[in-house]
Amino acid sequence: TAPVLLVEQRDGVRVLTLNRPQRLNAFDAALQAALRQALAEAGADPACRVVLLAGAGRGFCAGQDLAEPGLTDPDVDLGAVLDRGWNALVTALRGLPKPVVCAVQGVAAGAGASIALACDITLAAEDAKFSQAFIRIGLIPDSGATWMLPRLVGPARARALAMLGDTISGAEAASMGLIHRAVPASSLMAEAESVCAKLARLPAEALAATKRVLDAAEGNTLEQQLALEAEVQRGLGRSADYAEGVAAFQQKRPARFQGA
Ligand code: T3D
Repeated sequence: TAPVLLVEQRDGVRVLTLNRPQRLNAFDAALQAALRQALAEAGADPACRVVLLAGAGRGFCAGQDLAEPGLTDPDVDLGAVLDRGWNALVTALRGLPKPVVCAVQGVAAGAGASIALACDITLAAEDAKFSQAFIRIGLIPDSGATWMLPRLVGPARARALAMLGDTISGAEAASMGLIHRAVPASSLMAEAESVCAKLARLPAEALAATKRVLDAAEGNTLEQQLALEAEVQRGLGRSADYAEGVAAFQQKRPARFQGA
């Protein structure tokens, strides 16, 4: 049987492809575990500078595999299931000290949309279909969606998306700021790979710090954030990449960053 997650390394880019296309890449426990492990390995491997998350087949991800046994069993603690599964994944994606690019074609429904929103830079096909499908099955948006949505699109749109569960296209998602960019479906993977290639050439330590400091801003006052920026910049100011970046600028040549 085919692996539920395909893992490939292309130059500095670790490509992770959800591979349960017959279920629109809905996550069962095996896919949860495989992606968690792949993210841990990507984080630990210096050869990996960027992660690209994609889905095989006609959709990105339809969220939780609703055919998994026991989900609606009253004895099952869905909160604990979330904690061990989706919540751990969102934490791993946000905590990974490397950029994660996401390419969405077809559906990104329920927690499948949440995962796409938790990535650092999300591209989608113009005709992709994002939906906060949770309400249709009697749940709230989860896997971080109630935190991400208002921050990305503002409270009014977040409420409408969450409460109505309507499907919006990739083009609409981009125009309301839910994702970075929508592109023609035929060029989605090429565009995503080009973003990854660019990130792979940029200074790794500064990219990791950018991700961490932007996330910290969500809970900080301006004063706290200014102090954090100063602290992080103090460290980066002593890095080889900063010296190289400034030297390259002065010598009017492209910079060759090494990473940490
Ligand atoms: O349990 C917890 O831990 C709580 C956490 C919850 C997190 C969540 O993600 S809740 C939300 C779960 N997801 C959904 O509710 C979406 C369910 N899927 C759909 O509504 C539709 O499939 C779509 C609108 C996404 C796409 O529709 P369409 O017409 O393009 O495709 P389809 O025919 O419905 O699906 C194709 C196949 O994939 C089909 O299988 P079949 O009939 O050909 O054998 C369908 O059953 C399967 N599939 C699609 N989504 C799921 C799924 N199988 C299992 N789980 C799914 N989520």
